[in-house]
Amino acid sequence: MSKTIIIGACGQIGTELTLELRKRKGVDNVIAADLKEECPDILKDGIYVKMDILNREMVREYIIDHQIKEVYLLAALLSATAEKNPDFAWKLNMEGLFTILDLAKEGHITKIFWPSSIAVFGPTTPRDNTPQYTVMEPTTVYGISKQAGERWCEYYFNKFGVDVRSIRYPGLISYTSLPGGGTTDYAVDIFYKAKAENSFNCFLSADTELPMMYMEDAIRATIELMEAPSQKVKIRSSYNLSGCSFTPAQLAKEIETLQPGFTISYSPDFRQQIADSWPNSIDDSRAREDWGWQEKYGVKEMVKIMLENVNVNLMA
Ligand code: NAD
Ligand code: AKB
Repeated sequence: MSKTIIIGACGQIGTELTLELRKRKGVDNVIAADLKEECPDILKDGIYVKMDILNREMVREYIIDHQIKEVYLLAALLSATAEKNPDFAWKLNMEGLFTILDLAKEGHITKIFWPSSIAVFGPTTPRDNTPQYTVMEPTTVYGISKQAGERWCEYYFNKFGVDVRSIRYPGLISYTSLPGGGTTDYAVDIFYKAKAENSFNCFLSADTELPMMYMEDAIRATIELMEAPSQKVKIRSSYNLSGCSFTPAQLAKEIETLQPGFTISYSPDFRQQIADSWPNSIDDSRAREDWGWQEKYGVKEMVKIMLENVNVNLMA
């Protein structure tokens, strides 16, 4: 079995993706890498390497020396954090991608997963059932970096035959690790506050509808796309992917059904403007047609699982 590395493995997606890939490929074949000094306890059964994706030489040497063939590049600044440090966000989100694309172009890597986001869309995009191909004028540095990244992925595929695959993830909801500074983070935070205080003050307004997905669906989609035969992966920029869509008020109502007395209040901040530029819902028919994508979790199932599993100590 060839070796796989996940760069950004200690984050919200990386933690769960590492666990799942280790189950499938064997613990010793899946290396977790991240900027953090130490990885979370849950990943300690396998190899962990402290790696800065911006250290191009170290990354190249490690991947070549260890004959790593598959790379999942997750390290990035997310939408809200990126707005606070746009120069660095652009550097981090783009330079790491070039390091990995170049390794593949030179023949050291055979397959890359690089995530994009619904943030590639902007205020001029049709908001309902947003199509795969449409107007894309993102207004955040995060969205601009993801859109540019998509263009470069497609370019490296067309020009150099680099096998790079990508999904435009919606907001992801999970309980194993905390989200890392996005606009959709409220939809995770709400469960911790519901458990701890039975109330939540939301940084988006009541009627802000956004596309979301339960993490298990996102991990399965990622692995299904990576395992799909190359000829089925017809889009080499990034695939639209849909789970469910809801507003903070609708989510709060679902929580209140299972946890009577739960209340929500609203104090929109700078993230409202970001959310207002993103779609309400996504048309993912190309992912369904090309590689058979089908979501499993709706809002009700996701809310039940989250309330049963969030550990409030994680947020302390
Ligand atoms: P996260 O912030 O939770 O995790 C990112 C990880 O990258 C962190 O563990 C961080 O320590 C690490 N990292 C940061 N800088 C690094 C560096 N220089 N070198 C190595 N590691 C570094 O993010 P996430 O939510 O897991 O997202 C992963 C990817 O998926 C990102 O590219 C993000 O844009 C994309 N994405 C996430 C979501 C979501 O809802 N979580 C939605 C759409 C797209
Ligand atoms: C964010 O809110 O920045 C992310 C994303 C949708 O890309 N969760």
